[in-house]
Amino acid sequence: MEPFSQPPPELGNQYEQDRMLRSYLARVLPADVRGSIEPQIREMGALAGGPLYGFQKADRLSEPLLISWDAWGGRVDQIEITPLWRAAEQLAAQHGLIATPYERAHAQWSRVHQFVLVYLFTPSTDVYSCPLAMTDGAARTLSASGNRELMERALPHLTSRDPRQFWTSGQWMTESTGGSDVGLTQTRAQQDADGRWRLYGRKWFTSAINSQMALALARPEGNPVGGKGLALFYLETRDAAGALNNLTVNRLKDKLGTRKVPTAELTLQGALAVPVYGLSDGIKNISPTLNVTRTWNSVSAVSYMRRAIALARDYSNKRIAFGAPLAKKSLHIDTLAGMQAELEAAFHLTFFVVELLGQEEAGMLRGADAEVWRLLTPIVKATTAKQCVAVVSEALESFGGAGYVEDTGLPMLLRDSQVFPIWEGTTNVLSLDALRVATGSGALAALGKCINDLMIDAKDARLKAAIAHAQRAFANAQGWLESASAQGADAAEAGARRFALTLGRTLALALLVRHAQWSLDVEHDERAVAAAVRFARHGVDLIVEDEGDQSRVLALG
Ligand code: MFK
Repeated sequence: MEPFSQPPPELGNQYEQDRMLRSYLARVLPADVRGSIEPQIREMGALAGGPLYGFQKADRLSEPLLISWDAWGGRVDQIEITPLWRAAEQLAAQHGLIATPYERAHAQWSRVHQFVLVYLFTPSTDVYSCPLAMTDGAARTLSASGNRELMERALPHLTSRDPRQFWTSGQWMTESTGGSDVGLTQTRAQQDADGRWRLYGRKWFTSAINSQMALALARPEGNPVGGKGLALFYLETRDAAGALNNLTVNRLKDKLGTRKVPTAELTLQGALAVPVYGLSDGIKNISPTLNVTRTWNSVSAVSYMRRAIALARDYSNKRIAFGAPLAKKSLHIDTLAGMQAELEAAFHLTFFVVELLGQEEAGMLRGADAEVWRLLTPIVKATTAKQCVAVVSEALESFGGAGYVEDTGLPMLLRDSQVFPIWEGTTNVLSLDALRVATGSGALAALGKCINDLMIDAKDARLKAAIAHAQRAFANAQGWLESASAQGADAAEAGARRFALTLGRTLALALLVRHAQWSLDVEHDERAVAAAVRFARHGVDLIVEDEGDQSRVLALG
């Protein structure tokens, strides 16, 4: 008898096979915009599920290499990126992954256009989305800065479609004093005798010097401690002759995942830099970058969920156990359905923020609407990152032992997913950010109205319970904020994560309800209803009464 050999999971065109994506685009995009971008999206779907996915599997063991010295003892600090990353860099430029929202060919829809491409590209390129996110963030920050000289110097490169002209940008904020409390930054900025600014210090987690430029925070001498005393600087990593800009790469990080990302520790020894705007308020001034990269994080998290589920679904048709394919087993079906409901919630939540970002850039967001966008960006990042780790872990389990074996390529999905809740602000830091915005603005009331408006046309009887669930959860979150704020800062802080995630999951449910009714009416498709009903059952309301005293006891172990 031939030994048994299991057919592996496979992928097809990742646009054509994604019913959720196609249905979303059919609802939101005007017909002319959709007609214009669909060929490009289809091409990216074919690439992502075909040659690029094959390349990714073949490149699985490659990792970036830091070459500190040349053969003759010269310090070179070259980073060799992996073959897949070299290809990804070219493709990213050619497909306009950064250029698209700056060209604005489709007005406020340009961000949807861009991020659909990113959603398809990301899971086949081993976190090349990291340098791209930084690049997009830098382009937005420089565009907002009004600094003509820097804009004219860098923007044409950052937004180029020509791989020979294309630059990526690093973001050098994190120091060993803290990735979250950036105000502790120790890097100093000093003016030399020629009036040029030079940076001195050690950056602890950077996307390395293979980017041509970076945005960095440093404290001009004499400035006060804390975030306000920092300034935002622009610097180029090498001079015209290719020599490093007075910095050394100490080592690459040995990380759990994102192994292809050459995350480096740097020492700045007088690196020449230019203030972007002003000599203070660096955190505030880099915040356009934060809001863009957090959106990239959400899109990437959703894309990883979708990839893990696509593989699990294909496998469920190929794997025979206990007399039938897994796809015919009711418990396996139930497990896949649970993952799909979380994915659809995360997808609609993420693309809602993408739409708001596009509207903001098109000058369409005013007053409370702009505050809703500001409130939602950290909430959506936090919510989707948590969903991603849970869903990808579940997807791996659905392969049994194969999901735990490296050369299936599956474990890497989980290791890479674990970064989403960590970088660009941990869940707790983002929850505190959301709490501050919700407390100090009209954003929460505006979000409540938005949630109600989203569900107003939903009339299908099966959606009634989901609607009531979302309304109750929002009211509960709003009520909690009032009473916790009255009890003091500690009480509010302790519940901030439950508050932020409740808002994220509640909005996701409202978005699912809206899409479900549309899909029933227009596509005569019941699957979005099933997603809404199932997601509501998973629970959206995480608010609990104050547990401060109990938590203090419990945390002691
Ligand atoms: C897959 C692709 C994903 C991307 C790849 C990522 C690779 C990343 C490698 C990394 O670099 S990860 C490190 C990323 N680090 C962070 O995201 C920092 C996390 N910490 C925070 O976000 C803290 O909340 C923060 C540092 C901002 C807190 O510092 P402070 O000193 O307490 O600042 P504060 O007082 O909250 O804010 C200062 C000003 O900025 C305020 O304005 P005002 O001065 O007018 O009051 C804030 O309103 C404003 N601000 C802060 N965050 C903002 C913002 N404005 C708009 N949007 C925001 N997000």
